[in-house]
Amino acid sequence: DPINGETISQRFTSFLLQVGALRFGDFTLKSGRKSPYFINAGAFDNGEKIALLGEFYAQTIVQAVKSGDLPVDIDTVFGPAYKGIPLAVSTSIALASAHDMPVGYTFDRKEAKDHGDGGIMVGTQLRDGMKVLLVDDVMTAGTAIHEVVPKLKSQADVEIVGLVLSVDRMEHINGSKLSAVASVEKEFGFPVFSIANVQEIFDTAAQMTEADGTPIISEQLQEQAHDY
Ligand code: OMP
Repeated sequence: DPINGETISQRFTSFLLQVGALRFGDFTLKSGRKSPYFINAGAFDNGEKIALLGEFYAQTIVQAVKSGDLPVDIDTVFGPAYKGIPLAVSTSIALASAHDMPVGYTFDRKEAKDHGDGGIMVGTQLRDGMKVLLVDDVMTAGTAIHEVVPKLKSQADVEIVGLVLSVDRMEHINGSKLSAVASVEKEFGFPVFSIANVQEIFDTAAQMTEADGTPIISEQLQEQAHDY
């Protein structure tokens, strides 16, 4: 729902730019491909920024619950280590404190622990029948998600109710007809939501100027964005 006439993706684009999480230039992606922009979740590096980020995730989740695309009785929010950890924690705090939606948080250890509690999951432990909502930062090809789904399923017979991303890059990998997000939805059978997708981000950024009036993204870059 718009706030002060601004949609959530517009507000999120401003936030990404303010904290330096969205940059334009020449970047090499995890896959080795080049890209004229990059989203760096590492830029949310203090309490204020991570709390605001969690609030954006929470608002996206609440919208999906209202529209019937996510259940209201989510048991836990799961964020894959390492970058998903602050996402799961800040999202669960925002849901409980501002949206009257108490949920757990869970994350995995990258390495097994052989003492103490010994488990590979930290936070709310996964049990059969639990409704788990995944959170992650950015999806390009969906490799990260392909690794995490089997890891969750090996713990318990949980129901993964959806995945919430901060940014959907809307990539079609190797010329595939389906976007990476659409193929994850098809393969795993749960819906994928993003706070914003690259189209919305570029459309918003295209309207913005520096203090001296120069556009923050060139016309050439705007053109490129529509190629994805
Ligand atoms: P996939 O796992 O292939 O979907 O790629 C997404 C991952 O790539 C993210 O979790 C990041 O580790 C990294 N990434 C970004 O963080 N931001 C981007 O804009 C692009 C990527 C990327 O390398 O594709």
